[in-house]
Amino acid sequence: HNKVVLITGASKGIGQAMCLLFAEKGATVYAIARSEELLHKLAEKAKTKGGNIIASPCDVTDSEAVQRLISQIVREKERIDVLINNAGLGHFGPIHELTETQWDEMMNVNLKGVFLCTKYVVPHLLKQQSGHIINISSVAGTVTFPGGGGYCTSKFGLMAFTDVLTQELKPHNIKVSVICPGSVQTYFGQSDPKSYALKPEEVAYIAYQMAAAPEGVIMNQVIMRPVVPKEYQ
Ligand code: NJP
Repeated sequence: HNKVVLITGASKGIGQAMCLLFAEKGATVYAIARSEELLHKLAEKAKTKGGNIIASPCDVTDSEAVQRLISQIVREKERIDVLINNAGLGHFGPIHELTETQWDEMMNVNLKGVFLCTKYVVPHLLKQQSGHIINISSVAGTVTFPGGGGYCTSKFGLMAFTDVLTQELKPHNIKVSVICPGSVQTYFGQSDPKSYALKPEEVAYIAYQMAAAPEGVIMNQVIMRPVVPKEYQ
């Protein structure tokens, strides 16, 4: 309630669902992504339900833009309670068939974007000696598979990043968590998700539970998969 929450990758999928849920629960949500129009639509949607989503167009790989946005938020609200690093993407295929552009895009958004948002938010959390960073990784950050050469590498990297961050921030009363979902029904990747794949709202539910956990509790990691109906097993 009343928390200032920053969510990246907010224009679609899991990010959008998290924005709506956190806003419904009374948070002030800064919705961060590049598609300005989609963010404004999202803010309008929340408004009709009495929620407060602030459209915050920003490319998370653009260092200056990230710094500018975070300074502006701190000027406006004087605090940041939760950062959810969710922006991410995947290209799949044998390593020798991945293009350099695909590789760079995954490393830039899935890793550098998380680094930049974290780097510029943490000093404010340290000042407050409170806060929570939640990273959206993947089951692909816990097990590898053929075709995941770039994506798994980026998400395994994100797991290492999360681990280090957890240790660095623990003495300062700042929580760090990571969610590793299996397949989710979003615009992500090649799509054609199975009908039983996780819903973005289900991932949002877990993120909210993490953020709303009692003061003395850190939910470090949740690996979540859909229940697979018998006929598909
Ligand atoms: O993907 P999608 P999901 N700067 O494509 C934004 C992980 N995950 O919700 O900038 C700022 O619907 C983009 O916005 P825009 C996955 O790895 C997924 O499924 O306007 N934002 C959009 O809002 C990722 O980390 C599955 O184009 C940037 C959002 O990111 C997270 O879940 C399974 C950006 C992507 O929305 C959310 O993915 C799994 C940038 N430079 C993990 N580039 C799954 N769906 O199956 C992109 O295990 N965005």
